[in-house]
Amino acid sequence: MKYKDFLDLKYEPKKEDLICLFKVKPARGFSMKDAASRVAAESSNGTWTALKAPAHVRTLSAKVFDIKGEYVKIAYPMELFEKGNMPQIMSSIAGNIFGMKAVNSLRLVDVSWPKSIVRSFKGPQYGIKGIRKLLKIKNRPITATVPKPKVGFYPEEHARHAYELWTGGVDLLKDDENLSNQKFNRFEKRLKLCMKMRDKAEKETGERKSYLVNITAGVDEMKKRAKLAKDFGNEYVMLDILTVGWAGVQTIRDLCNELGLAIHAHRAFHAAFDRNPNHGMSMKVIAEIARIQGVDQLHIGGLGKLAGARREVLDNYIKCSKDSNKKGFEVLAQEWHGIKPVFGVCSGGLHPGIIHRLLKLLSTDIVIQVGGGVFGHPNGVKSGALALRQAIDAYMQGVSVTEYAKTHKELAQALKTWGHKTPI
Ligand code: CAP
Ligand code: MG
Repeated sequence: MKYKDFLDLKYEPKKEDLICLFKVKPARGFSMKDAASRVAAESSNGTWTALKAPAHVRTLSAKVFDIKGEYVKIAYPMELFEKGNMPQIMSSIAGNIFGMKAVNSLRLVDVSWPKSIVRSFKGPQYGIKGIRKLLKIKNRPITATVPKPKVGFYPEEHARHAYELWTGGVDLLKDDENLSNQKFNRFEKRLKLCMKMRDKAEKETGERKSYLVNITAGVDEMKKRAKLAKDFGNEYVMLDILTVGWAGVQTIRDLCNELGLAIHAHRAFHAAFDRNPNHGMSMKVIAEIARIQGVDQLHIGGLGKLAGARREVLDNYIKCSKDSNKKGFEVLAQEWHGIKPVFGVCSGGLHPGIIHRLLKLLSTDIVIQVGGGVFGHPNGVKSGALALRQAIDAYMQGVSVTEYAKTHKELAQALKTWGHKTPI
């Protein structure tokens, strides 16, 4: 087996092949074919030197079958992978290859997942329809808020803020990505107090309220915290899926099936490898993995303070929320074979003056997460929550926020404070 055995531009991928679209910049002295063959070899069963191998081993070799400019398509035989094992799949198609000297840069731009792999995972337990049913919210966007400053409050303060934002109209209280069980805010105490406030707020508002409680920790500890969330009557857990890793996601997804808990997936750490347009792995692929493994809500970008262009946010939204997608620029076609759609979560520097842009670009089938845009309201948290709901009500009624603010003072105050500017 030599590198050239991993290149066959006449190869017609089988229906059950897994296809990767890579963006490849060969290192000096390497042609595109050299670099692409090495990527295919290293991500399947080749190596730097010629090897003797029986025929049955060769059947597992990946094949470069299409090269257009910087874009290379590689087909992987299904048998290379262990069904239901995302860590192994990613160690193959997104493992050693990023460090190969034969490439100056390499980006895994998209993946087309075959039915047998997609169906070997649970997929979302609730998905968009199930979450809407859970929260009794028919068609408007779901709202979430994180107490800000992001960490530091005591449990009592956290719960008081939770009550204010829930009674102001926000649907979901969300822990920040770096809040877990610190000394100043123990997990169990925070959960217990917030769930008490949740029941109180539900009674007063007549609306469903819930808590995206962050269970991110070691796997055994996450299991304990998920069970506590269930014991205290919560409907969700929140996971930082990239810092807990694919194995952690899979373990908690299995447990949440037993407990009937929805999973909110934060993507902190993603920009370490998805921001550079020439190297790493796109957020589309993270979104596909998260959907296949079975989160119910996933951060996809919000055109706010964090990097992520419109095209990228839209592609992430489509990969999460649609039953299939056609191929496009840096996008492979994908059928989801009944795997439920996932709620895209938009956040990052959002406030009532700019959320209509996201609703217009995507749809109302999103979760809008606003932290500073609620907690920074001049009139306090409850007014911040009211202003957020007023901005959404305006959009649902087809009225501009400027117009709506004439009869809604909290929104007027928010617009006076932040206007329609996107913070950076
Ligand atoms: C937003 C946020 C979110 C990031 C996540 C934060 O707070 O809570 O974690 O926006 O980004 O910690 O910054 P603000 P993304 O509303 O105060 O900006 O959703 O792009 O993964
Ligand atoms: Mg955050």
